[in-house]
Amino acid sequence: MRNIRNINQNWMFLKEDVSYDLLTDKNFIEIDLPHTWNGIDGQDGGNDYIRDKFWYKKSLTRTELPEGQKYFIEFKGVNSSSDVYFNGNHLGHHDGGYSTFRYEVTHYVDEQNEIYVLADNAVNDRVYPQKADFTFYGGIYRNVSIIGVQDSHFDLLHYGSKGAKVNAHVIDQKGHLELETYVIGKGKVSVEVKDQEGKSVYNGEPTNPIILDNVHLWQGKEDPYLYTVDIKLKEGTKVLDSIEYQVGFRSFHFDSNDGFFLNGKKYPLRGVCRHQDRPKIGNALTVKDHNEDIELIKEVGANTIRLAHYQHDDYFYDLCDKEGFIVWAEIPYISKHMNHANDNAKQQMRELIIQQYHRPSIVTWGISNEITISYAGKDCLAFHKKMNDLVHDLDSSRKTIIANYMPARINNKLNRVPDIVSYNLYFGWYLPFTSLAGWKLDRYHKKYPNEILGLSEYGAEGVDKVFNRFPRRGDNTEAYQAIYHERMLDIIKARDYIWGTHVWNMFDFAADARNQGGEPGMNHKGLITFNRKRKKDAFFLYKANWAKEPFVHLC
Ligand code: GCB
Repeated sequence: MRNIRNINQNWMFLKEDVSYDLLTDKNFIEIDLPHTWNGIDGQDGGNDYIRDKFWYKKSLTRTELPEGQKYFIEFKGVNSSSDVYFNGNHLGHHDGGYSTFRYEVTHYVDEQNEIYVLADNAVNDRVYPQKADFTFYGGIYRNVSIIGVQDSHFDLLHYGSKGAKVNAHVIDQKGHLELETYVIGKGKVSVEVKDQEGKSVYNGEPTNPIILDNVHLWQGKEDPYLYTVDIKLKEGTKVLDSIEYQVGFRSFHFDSNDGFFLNGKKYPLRGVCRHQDRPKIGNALTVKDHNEDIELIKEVGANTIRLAHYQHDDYFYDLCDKEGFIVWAEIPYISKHMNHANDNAKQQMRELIIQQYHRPSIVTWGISNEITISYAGKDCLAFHKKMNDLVHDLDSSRKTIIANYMPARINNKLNRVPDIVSYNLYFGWYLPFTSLAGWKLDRYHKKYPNEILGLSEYGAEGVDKVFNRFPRRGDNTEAYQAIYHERMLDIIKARDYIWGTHVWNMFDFAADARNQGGEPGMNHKGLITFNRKRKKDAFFLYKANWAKEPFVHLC
């Protein structure tokens, strides 16, 4: 069987950039994971937060390892790059701060073991992101575990997947469970599919696809019904390895005039973007933090989330599946095109898709954000085409998408590459006249009536310490923020063809380069403050428009 032991406790941290050979025990301080070195001073403005390489260290005795014949060490996220050493052996280098990666350590395990990790968020031109409006917190900020398996097991090294490729669809009114397993060693694979009540609806061979009659549909927020797929590797009756996925059977499609359809029914998507950070802890959110975030997003009445601008914690995608949100997932290929980082962008995309492939919530894979030919050069066009093909090769069931930015021309060649285009539209904030947002969308729709068009971002700053008796664009008041959103709501309501809209942003987030509104280092376009303590007026505006339950807001 597969045994997973979390090893987050009792690490040491050294805030020095020294080479591995020169490391001594000196100056390390005790910490527990998850950890970032940018939490406290990462949002003071001026873009001077620490971007460097620092060391983590952990001792582990053999008795602390889980049971197993083979061992793997798993990192759920180290920002942005890492080098891992196990008992003096360099296990590997990983570029990209937001996805899961693993190394096999079986042959290096001893009675007493030393793990060293060099985490690196320093500036370079080979890893995304390098330039963007958010803080790239450095450190081991997600869980680390040791996984013990038998000699024969599902392949854990396949881009950080659990060892299988699973996805559920509805085709011609039947449930199709797509299933591929990657086995190392010998053994026979068997599959059991159980409904939400625990009743077995399939038990047998891993045929691909497994076809099921009368499946209960996954129907977004209204009924996010999930099935459990239990995949076992066996030798006779002995279970060698076992993995589990939660899937939801659904179909969806996009229409250039009528927007999004879930299970054949029109399902207008209205929601928010989410960044994943909090004061002091940066990206190292706890389960409680994630739960609180999803409850707030439920409360505002959204039915879609753009998980910007990177791969979020697995746990949050779990919540989206369970709560029935429609998700746009993406990698941090953002703002700047770097030819040296082409391989990294592709690798991050592979990791995202392979790790999150089974999720009913995800309908689009975001290739890029605000990368335009005029700004990033011609190379980005050829690269977008490659990325688009890569995504289609990895997943033919979902759509590719880009978030283009507002001044970009609608006949921009980049817009012709992905299946869907959405705009980051800031008329009424960075540019005058909110109403131009509607005008721009209509012009696009008229010129390209067959293209599927959406709003990937729109928003305005609302800083709680700033007041103005006569709210106006650019004043950073929550009052103007609410007026802006009221206008945008009217624009959106009048346009059925918009497949999805995403407010920028659900929560204020750290963007150390910023220095505005009396609270430096922050982007205040959230509907809720960074510490989640205060809902702004715009939050209540959306709640009044989106949420089903009536409510009273006492000021
Ligand atoms: C954008 C970017 C986002 C920024 C936002 C803003 O278009 O995609 O990363 O935070 O604008 O607030 O300026």
